[in-house]
Amino acid sequence: MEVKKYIAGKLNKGAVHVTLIDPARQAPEAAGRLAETAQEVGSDLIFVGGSSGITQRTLSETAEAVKERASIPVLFFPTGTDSICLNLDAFLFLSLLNSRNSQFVSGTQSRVSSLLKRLDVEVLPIGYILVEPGMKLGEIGEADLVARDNFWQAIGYALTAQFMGMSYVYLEAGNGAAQPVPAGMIRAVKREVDIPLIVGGGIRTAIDARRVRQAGADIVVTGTVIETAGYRERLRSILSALKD
Ligand code: 1GP
Repeated sequence: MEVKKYIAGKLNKGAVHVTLIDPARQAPEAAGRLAETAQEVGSDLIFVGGSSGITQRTLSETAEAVKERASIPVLFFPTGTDSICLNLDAFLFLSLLNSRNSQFVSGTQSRVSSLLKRLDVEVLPIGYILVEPGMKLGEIGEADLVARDNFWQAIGYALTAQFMGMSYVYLEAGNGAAQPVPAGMIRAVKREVDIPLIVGGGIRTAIDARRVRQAGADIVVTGTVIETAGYRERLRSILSALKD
């Protein structure tokens, strides 16, 4: 089934949860186990990627292990890496709207788009916006980070994503951020845009997840939480906060 339709179906019933698996953080087999757990506790999607310095081999082996253990859609999340994965269920076609470097806005994408078309890969066009602190993603992506209190700038970029015809807008605080995107900013953006709103970075607890959801996030992405001890229970409580 088309991933975009699958997501739309899930959104009709409530919030969508995504587990991000970074191939650089564990062996492929462990990544497969994480994916299985994520699915068991109720994650709707898996993103594979999101780190610098992943080798093509690690990425491919991780993607394969994840696909073997999970039946929910697995999407490639191409940030800060030259490695690429074309055989997953869909490709997150991210444009980092607040980058100073056009490579991250459309340059890298232009080098892979013909291949994606030829291989008939499903792409999900996303306006990606980095909010402070941005973490490593902000540095690598040469982003002019949106300040945490600058709601108007966040709205401006989010509407830019919508007017450019993107399918989703993604507010990202950065992998491993101490705090998620502020609830006030999520609320302000949600009020203005009509396309689904993805929020990620710094969401570690059920309280964080509920706050982000109540502020208006349609799709909530968590990564680091699965890299900590007791992750099954943490993930379970995040899921119940989102799906209640
Ligand atoms: C995905 O970068 C996030 O949007 C993941 O961030 O690792 O902080 O959950 P965390």
